[in-house]
Amino acid sequence: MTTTEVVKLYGAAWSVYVRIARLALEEKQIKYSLVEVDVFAASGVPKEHLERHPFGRIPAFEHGDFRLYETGAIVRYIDEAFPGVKLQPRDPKARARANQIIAILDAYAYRTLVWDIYVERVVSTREGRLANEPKITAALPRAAVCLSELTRLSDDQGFLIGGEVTLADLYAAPIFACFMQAHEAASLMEGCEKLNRWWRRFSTRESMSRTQP
Ligand SMILES: N[C@@H](CCC(=O)N[C@@H](CS)C(=O)NCC(=O)O)C(=O)O
Repeated sequence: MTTTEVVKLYGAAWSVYVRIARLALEEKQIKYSLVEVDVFAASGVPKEHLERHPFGRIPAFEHGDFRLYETGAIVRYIDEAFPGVKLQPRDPKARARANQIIAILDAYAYRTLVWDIYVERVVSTREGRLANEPKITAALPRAAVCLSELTRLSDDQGFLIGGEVTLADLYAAPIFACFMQAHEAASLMEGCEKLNRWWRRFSTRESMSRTQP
């Protein structure tokens, strides 16, 4: 396999999932270009993007003539096809925990912490509309479960799992970068000491500043 082919990521810097893929590329120190795609354009998802990603989401990824979409597949390919630090623990139990955290973030935390809380509390103000308060209120119990489970599952050895960066950190960090801007985060994060420590450390990481939207 050649690793010298051009790497392209199609998407937008504001996107949580695009940032997850960019963090993987940054941590592996892979050169790539980010090709801007506006999936919320008034005219709809651009036709050429639907050829890359028939579900109209971002990111989409290219390595030479190899094309891929779905962030989970993209970041695991990046980790396995390129040299550099390994972003997936070798130990089966640590790897399973990292994958469990990723699945929780994907299935529950992304929608609750980003769309229901961050978009309604922070983005709504930026867009000059009123927050949907019932939506935020309804999301709080689910958010609390997400945070307490992430806290419980983290082994607190410097990263979410273990003493090296893993895909679990790369999935969590872009979600937290949004969620922590909502004032609800302060009370929800009370008692989540492991998670607070992790965020204080991880948010200052170089890959995080290099992918700042
Ligand atoms: N399952 C997809 C989710 C990607 C995703 O939802 N991306 C968002 C941006 S963060 C998106 O494309 N939203 C456009 C839409 O919902 O129409 C993945 O893992 O890549």
